[in-house]
Amino acid sequence: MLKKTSAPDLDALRLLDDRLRWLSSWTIHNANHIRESTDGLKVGGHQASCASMTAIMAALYFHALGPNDKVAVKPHAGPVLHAIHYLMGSQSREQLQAFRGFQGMQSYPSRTKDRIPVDFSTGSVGLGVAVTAFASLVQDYLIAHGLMQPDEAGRMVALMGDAELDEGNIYECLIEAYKHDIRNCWWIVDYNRQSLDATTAERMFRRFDEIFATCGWRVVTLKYGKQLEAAFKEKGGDALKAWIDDCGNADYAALTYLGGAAWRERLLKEASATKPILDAHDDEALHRLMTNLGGHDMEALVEAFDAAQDDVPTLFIAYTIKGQGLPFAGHKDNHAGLMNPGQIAALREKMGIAEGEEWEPYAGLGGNSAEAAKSLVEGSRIARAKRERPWNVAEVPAIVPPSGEEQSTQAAFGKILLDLSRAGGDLADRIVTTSPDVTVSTNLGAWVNQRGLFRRQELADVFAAAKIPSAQKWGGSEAGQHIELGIAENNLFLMLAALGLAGDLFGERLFPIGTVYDPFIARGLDALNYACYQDARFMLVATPSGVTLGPEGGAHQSINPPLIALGQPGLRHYEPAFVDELALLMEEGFRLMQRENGESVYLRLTTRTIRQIERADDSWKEGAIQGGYWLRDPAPGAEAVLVYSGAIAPEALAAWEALKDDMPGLGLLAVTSPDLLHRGWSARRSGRWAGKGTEPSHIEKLLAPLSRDAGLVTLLDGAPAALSWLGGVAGRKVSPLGLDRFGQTGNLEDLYRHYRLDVDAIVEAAAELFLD
Ligand SMILES: Cc1ncc(C[n+]2csc(CCOP(=O)(O)OP(=O)(O)O)c2C)c(N)n1
Ligand SMILES: [Mg+2]
Repeated sequence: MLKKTSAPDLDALRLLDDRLRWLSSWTIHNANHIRESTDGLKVGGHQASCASMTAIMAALYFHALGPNDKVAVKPHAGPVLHAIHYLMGSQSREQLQAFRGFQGMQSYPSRTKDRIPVDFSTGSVGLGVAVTAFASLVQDYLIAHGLMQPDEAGRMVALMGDAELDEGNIYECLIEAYKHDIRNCWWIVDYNRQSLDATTAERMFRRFDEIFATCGWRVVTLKYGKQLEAAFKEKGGDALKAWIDDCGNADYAALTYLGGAAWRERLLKEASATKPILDAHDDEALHRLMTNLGGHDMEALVEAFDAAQDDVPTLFIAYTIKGQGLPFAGHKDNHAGLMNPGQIAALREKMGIAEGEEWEPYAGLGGNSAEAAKSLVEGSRIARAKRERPWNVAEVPAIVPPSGEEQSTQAAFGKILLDLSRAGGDLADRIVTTSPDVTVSTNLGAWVNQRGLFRRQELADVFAAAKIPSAQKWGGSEAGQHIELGIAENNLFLMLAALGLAGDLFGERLFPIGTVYDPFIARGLDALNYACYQDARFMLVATPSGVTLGPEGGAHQSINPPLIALGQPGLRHYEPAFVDELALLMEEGFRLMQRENGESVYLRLTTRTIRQIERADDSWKEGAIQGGYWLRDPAPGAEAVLVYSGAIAPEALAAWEALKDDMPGLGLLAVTSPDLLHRGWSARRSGRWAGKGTEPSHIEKLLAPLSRDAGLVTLLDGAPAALSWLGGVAGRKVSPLGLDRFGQTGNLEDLYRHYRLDVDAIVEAAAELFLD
């Protein structure tokens, strides 16, 4: 499946290592020292982080990577990726010159903002690494489901900084990956033993390897380059090796910075047996020898990549020097260090590049060398162009709301999935559900009984075989459509990110649905943001939520997720109260997930069973999709309205009944999406200045019939600020009811009374507004 690569031209690869080091340095230099600055801000960029990986990336992109491989590039090596595409002709000089500028190439590789093909966005360290493991699981899923051919499988590669090994999400992912027996995944650590602040702790030496090996990974350590290995065989070589192995990270880095004479002095003092080797090298040669680590040695890299051509997940620990070949190599403060104009000129001269030819792709190379390098670049098998988004649209069937006078949105969600499963069809076949150990308690059980767990190896349902009664029939097979995760929520969001990119990565769209308890969205928030930033498309079903959870208490009663949703681009929050709303919004969600300018969907649901309402007609539907509709119309010029969202609908309705005679024309507004209403409102404001017309937003239209001085009582089982802004739409008074303290255990009556979400509170709030 994964073809062995052909014998490489190592010299040409070394030249490309130099080209990448130069072009990434120059791109960053240009942005900081040459491009005009209008605001005096430091532009920044990471020359040392780039130089640390140019050899690794040259070996990968111009030798090891196949056409189906996908790579997450260490965020701070972004300029190297762009330099690679520049050499390949798929990135323009203008974009390099606009690095970190408006609409120029991004600081960190971005799937959506960059013009070159970027497989995975990176930036928040750790997440880009872990997502590759989940992507390899998605690839296996597609193969198992016949949506991809086995010989189309590629390798999911993460190029990571060593500091990323400190991120907890790496280990959560490692555990999950082991359980799911992932394959075709390479993580390559740029092991320069420096992070942002300092050199890293010695004590972790050999620990990372052990952790990965324990989780089933092959660990390949590239510590010494070939030159060093040859030296170890010379007289004094054993002493040299022993000294290097004993040398602390900070010491090694400092000596790298100081250079040849310092190496000599130290070695003579601490390992005098190395003298024959020292005598055979002048200072410059000695420095070259001592910095010939595995991650900079082309032969060692190519050998290691060629030797790992099976599908075993592999961790390469490639020892490197941060800033290799640059004047601040090894300096502990080099993370954001920039060469000054004198230093970059010296580097240019050292590389034989004439002044004025800095952007020439092969400047400084003789004719034959340039040809050899070009031929490797042309032979690179990676994609040059962004993949067209696969707009193969799955037809979304009408979703019929489950019947029943009293229902909860959570239970209805489970029934809707069950119905979809029974009815079958393209959409149902492409739905993949996943949950961090809350499959049963979020009502996915019936769906899983129907569609099964996804497992590469057959997983027997031991309880069923033993005839032990259980509502959950959990056999696993390659045909399964539910990916069961361990409890770590962060993995849920990375799983959703990878599933939600199935179309972009592998050309086949999936409809991922992830369930989670609403409060624990916070546990995976950065990964959720990361998924949205990449424009992955998924449906997040968060339930239960709010104090409506009752006896479970304050640790599980979510407060701020509606505000999170309000501030999260790429994610549309819907909070249905009734199950016909839920059915409608799920239907809309499946369409939205596959629309070109669509987004992901967050459904905030509840376990509270409430009486469903009779509808006179379907006129509410359009508004519900847009974020809100009048459940009880206000009279023209109405002085007061009640506004509610979600589970608290019965209190809102009861309060409306209680108040309607005293407050003639009182309206009752059902808000299905505070998020969408707010977006429409602010888009209309900003659109006005951009000359985009003055069509009022949905919420403006909804509130238009009210009197100028009308008061609004808003009601949400969550942070009140998610609705209180409605007062700002036309400058009206608001009395916001909701949760702004931690919850506690109790029955609904007591909790709603205590937290002022009950009918009395609504009536009092309305009266107060009115009397004011
Ligand atoms: C989650 C997160 N925390 C902090 C940062 C800020 N930051 C950027 S790079 C970096 C250190 C990176 O060190 P390493 O991964 O070893 O990369 P390299 O040494 O190759 O630059 C830090 C702390 C970040 N980008 N993401
Ligand atoms: Mg590092």
